[in-house]
Amino acid sequence: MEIIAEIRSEDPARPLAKLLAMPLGIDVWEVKSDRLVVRAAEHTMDRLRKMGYRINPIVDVSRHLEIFAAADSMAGYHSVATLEADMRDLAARHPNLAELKEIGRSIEGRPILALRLGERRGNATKVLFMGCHHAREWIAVEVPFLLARELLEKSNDQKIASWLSSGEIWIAPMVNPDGHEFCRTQNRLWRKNRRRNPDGSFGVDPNRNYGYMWGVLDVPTSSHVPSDETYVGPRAFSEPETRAVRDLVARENFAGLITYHSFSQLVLYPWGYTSDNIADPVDFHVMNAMAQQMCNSILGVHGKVYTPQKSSQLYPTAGDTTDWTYGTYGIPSFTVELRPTTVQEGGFILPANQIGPTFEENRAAAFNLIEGLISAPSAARSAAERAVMAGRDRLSAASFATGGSPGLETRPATEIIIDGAVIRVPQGADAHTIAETVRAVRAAKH
Ligand code: 0X9
Ligand code: ZN
Repeated sequence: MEIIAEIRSEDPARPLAKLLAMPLGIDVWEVKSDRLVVRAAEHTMDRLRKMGYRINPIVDVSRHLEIFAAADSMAGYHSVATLEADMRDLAARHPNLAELKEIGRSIEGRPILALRLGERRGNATKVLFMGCHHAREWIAVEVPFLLARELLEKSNDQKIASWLSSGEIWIAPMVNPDGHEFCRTQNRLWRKNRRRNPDGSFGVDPNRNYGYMWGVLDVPTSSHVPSDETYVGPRAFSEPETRAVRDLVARENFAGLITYHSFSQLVLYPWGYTSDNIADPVDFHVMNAMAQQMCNSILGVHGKVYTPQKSSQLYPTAGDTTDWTYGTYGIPSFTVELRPTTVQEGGFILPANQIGPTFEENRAAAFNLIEGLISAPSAARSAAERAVMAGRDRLSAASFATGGSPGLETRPATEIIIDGAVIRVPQGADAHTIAETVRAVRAAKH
């Protein structure tokens, strides 16, 4: 029998990090500084107990499914078929602004679909949103789909109209349709795609199969064992699902992207494969600032706390989407882990009544990213450049807002943290004002 349990360690000689470096075949659900939550067979939990870890069972997997995966909890979420119908319908109702594209086919031959939104075809600034690399993360289908619907249905809004006339927004809500279908009909906790592996097991983790530093780790969260939940595959881009994304990104020259996952309420940026910061300090500050700003926007909508951090701070992975898009193309790349934060709230099975609010808060963050990349593409970068030059490594986090979207989102004041002190700058301050504030604060301190 499989259970979901919390693992703690009081013994400094036996840190939790050590567990994340052992080949254990566990499915890691939550990672906090003082505890892990994992799904594993009872005999694996016994093994961990014998190694000296404290195991507190939370719930049997079967009971968890009874509580959260009842038939009515499906209502409100798309299947492969209803998503395709709804994407077709959106494109058909907005022929001047939307185009439905097949970007590739899955292992089982299902189309992987994307909506291209925008008036222009050609050299516009382009932003990409993707969902559902992982089959069981159904909310990660709904958020990008609802974003596409919103952008089309509210295309008369001044801000949206300007994005769609000067830019392009690409939205692929379901990168892993085979996995999603299998999850919906056979096994609600299925994660990977449906590749048949040579050892008879099924599935490669699409979010370990991208070609930047692919395969350099072999740990439970990024594994070379085919039956593991995080199997990296036999080689980079061995899977048609990741090849579809690879070819799209190679063709379209995106200025930045979000890939949606669940759960934990995080906004992650590279690297995942190493605990090092990315080498370019300006890129680091830009992504850190954008992640912070997105979390601020989210907080302002329903008060939910999402935390910005480096991917590796969650756990190490090699070959994830954003390491590849940043590592290969140098573009701002974010993994957003959606609601909830705990297993007790459903974990991967988010109650359908939270689709609406989860979308609303993430609409604010997505608009923030689009605005920064399409309307003010160089402001964040040049402000960060100046701030990095002024503060070098002491500037630990910064947020550079460049104007709001009235009526579309709640935008808290911009915060800059210098030497541990939080400085507030006026809402809507431009890059120059922010850089001046940074300089003045630093001059006063020294
Ligand atoms: O493990 C993943 O692929 C993502 N988490 S999930 O629970 N949705 O599976 C996180 C990917 C971000 N990269 C790293 N944490 N290194
Ligand atoms: Zn995921």
